[in-house]
Amino acid sequence: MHSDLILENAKVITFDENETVHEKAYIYISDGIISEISNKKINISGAQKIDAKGQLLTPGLIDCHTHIVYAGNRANEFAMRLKGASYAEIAQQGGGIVSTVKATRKASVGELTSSAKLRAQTMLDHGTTTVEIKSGYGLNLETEVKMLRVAKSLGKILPISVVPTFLGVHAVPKEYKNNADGYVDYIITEVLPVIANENLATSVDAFCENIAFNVQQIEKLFLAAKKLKFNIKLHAEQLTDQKGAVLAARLGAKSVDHLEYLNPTDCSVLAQNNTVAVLLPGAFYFLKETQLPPIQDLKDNNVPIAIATDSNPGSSPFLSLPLMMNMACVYFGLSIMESFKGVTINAARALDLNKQIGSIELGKKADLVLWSTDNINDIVYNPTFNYCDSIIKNGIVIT
Ligand code: DI6
Ligand code: FE
Repeated sequence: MHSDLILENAKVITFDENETVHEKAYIYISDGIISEISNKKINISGAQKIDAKGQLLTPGLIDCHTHIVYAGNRANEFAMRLKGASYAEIAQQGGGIVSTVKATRKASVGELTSSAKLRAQTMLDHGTTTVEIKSGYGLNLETEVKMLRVAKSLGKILPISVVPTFLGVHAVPKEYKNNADGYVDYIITEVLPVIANENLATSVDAFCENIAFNVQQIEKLFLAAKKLKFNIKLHAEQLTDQKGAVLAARLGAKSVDHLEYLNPTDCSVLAQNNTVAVLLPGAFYFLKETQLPPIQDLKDNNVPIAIATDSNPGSSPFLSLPLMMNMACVYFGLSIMESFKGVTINAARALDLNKQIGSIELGKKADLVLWSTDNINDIVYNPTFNYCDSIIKNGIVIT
């Protein structure tokens, strides 16, 4: 047997179908792929060896919903909200998404890249080995393309995989004031084909909300996206129940995200369509939301639950998945194992990458985190202590 890297004596939580735990395992990696998992040591010469000393090894974490490419700073809006202004009110006053759009349109590729690189590096430092990154702060061809190019480039300059998503239908730009229909048509006819031709994104996302786009507009966008072979996903039911999640699931969405206002009776539609529920506890916390997503109904219907940072300048500036796991447990009542599944195998499902990543199994990519504890509870219990010890990306030890 050939192997380039062997992780010896690790406590392994696989997050495979049977949720197998190995108290003492040897993981063999060849050409970036997990080639053997054994409870005994197999002698192979020439391979790099790491003694895990009984510490915990998990799949690399997957952040399946982020907006980390942007310019500007919205800390002032946080201060306004502390004085009582709502997220929707700030958006109506020219703040919110539109203010980030202004700054992002002005920013150079170099500026956008350096700020996003720092965010992605921080994510990596906390165990994230795959990050989905959305556009959506350009709202015109030029800047949407610029954002997606920057997002993709991060995967070349850092040891992190980037999954780019086109979120052109995020907010109505000033050029289309009071003409959301016209804007959606512009995106469908002028922008989407370019994103497809230049292979700049694998999925199309949108914001379905009373302060954003309605279900008719979303349906039109998604039908066009599906024709061009994009995966689809949706920001749905974050502030009100618009029935966006049901529409998206019926059209085959891989995930629907946020879901605080999802009607419990709609959970079965997600289940029937294998749509993942992506919960974003950072935004729930930061916006002081009190309406909880219908967690028990999602579980009763066996809807896979993923957790992500939603990292963005307005509603969740956070970069750490362990922090999100902690919030998912405290606010949403998930168990520690459920929260971990939410940032590994279920996040992989949300990105349609569960054949490649998300669990420690033969044939999967060797994206792994070795933690400086043998107790999984530690990582979620205190996210301000960084338990992330070593990261293995594509079979290469990077820290
Ligand atoms: N929902 C969100 O939480 C982010 N986008 C969205 O549609 C917030 C984006 C922002 O405030 O900049
Ligand atoms: Fe978001």
